Amino acid sequence: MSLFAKKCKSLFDRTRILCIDIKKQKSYKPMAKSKYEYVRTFEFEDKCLQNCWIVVRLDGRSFHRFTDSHKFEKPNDKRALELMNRSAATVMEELQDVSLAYGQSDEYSFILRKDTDVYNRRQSKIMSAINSIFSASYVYYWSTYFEDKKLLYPPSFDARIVLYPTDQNLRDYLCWRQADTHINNLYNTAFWGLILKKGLSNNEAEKILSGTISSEKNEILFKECGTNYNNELPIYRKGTVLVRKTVYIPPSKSKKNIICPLHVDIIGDSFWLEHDEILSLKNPKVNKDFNLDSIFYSVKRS
Ligand SMILES: Nc1nc2c(ncn2[C@@H]2O[C@H](COP(=O)(O)OP(=O)(O)O)[C@@H](O)[C@H]2O)c(=O)[nH]1
Ligand SMILES: [Mg+2]
Repeated sequence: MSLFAKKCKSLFDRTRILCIDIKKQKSYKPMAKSKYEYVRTFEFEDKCLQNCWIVVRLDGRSFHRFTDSHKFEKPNDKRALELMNRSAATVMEELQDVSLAYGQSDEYSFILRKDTDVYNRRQSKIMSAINSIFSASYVYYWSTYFEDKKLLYPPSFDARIVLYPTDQNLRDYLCWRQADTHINNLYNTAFWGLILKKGLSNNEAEKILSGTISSEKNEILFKECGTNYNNELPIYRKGTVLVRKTVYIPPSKSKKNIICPLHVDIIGDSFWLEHDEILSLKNPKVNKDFNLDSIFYSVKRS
């Protein structure tokens, strides 16, 4: 064999060994997959459409029964609303891309930034994570707000996810929820006012209120129960909106991220102008006027 032929053979042999090795490795990898792996192909793509605001709304399951069993105050139990707020703040502590949350009665809506990439925008992951963090927190913080009341059975929440393509759609969604708070709370305050303060039966109260408009309910409340609806607590009238703020908390000189519960109008423009970072996707602004006496939740995992 000529020297050239020998060299060619040696090169050929080495290349072949290399090919066999690569083949070995390649043939080794698929071995890691089990024959059951195919079941993954049954999973479906549930990615939220890009550039859309993601809204997750939770609602207490059969809370009519739950609030009766636990003898919540009627029509509003402040401790229950604060427990809902605390649980929602925990969701915001855990998921930084939740930029705002709005709650009333037994429901809470969570707004995720439209550019969020959390869980690769998978609907089932986002919705189940939020529901699980919220529900677990509701039980975890129960005794903080209901010191003397035993939790009699596990409360639970259902969840839905809705996508809104424009800022106006998102604002209209929140207007809808806050208008609902107003309608329900005015009715409930008048209904329970007539029963608890005037001694009417449920049927009698229902009859008096049936077909009345807002101004008439206000008048009935004022004349029959001596209640000026405008003096009711803002947490009852407006619900709670949780927003992120950055503040300096003395004596620390470093900035701290906090979550503030506000009980304000979110239907008009002023809320959105004051908190313009929400729609413009900017970082929370430093709030120099922050009052340390106000209620806030610190963000532990920022
Ligand atoms: N007493 C009392 N009940 C409340 C309070 N917040 C919510 N609820 C109850 O929770 C219900 C929530 O409404 P909805 O979700 O439609 O009813 P569900 O299907 O039974 O959860 C209300 O109808 C009330 O019965 C509260 O602060 N006090
Ligand atoms: Mg409910």
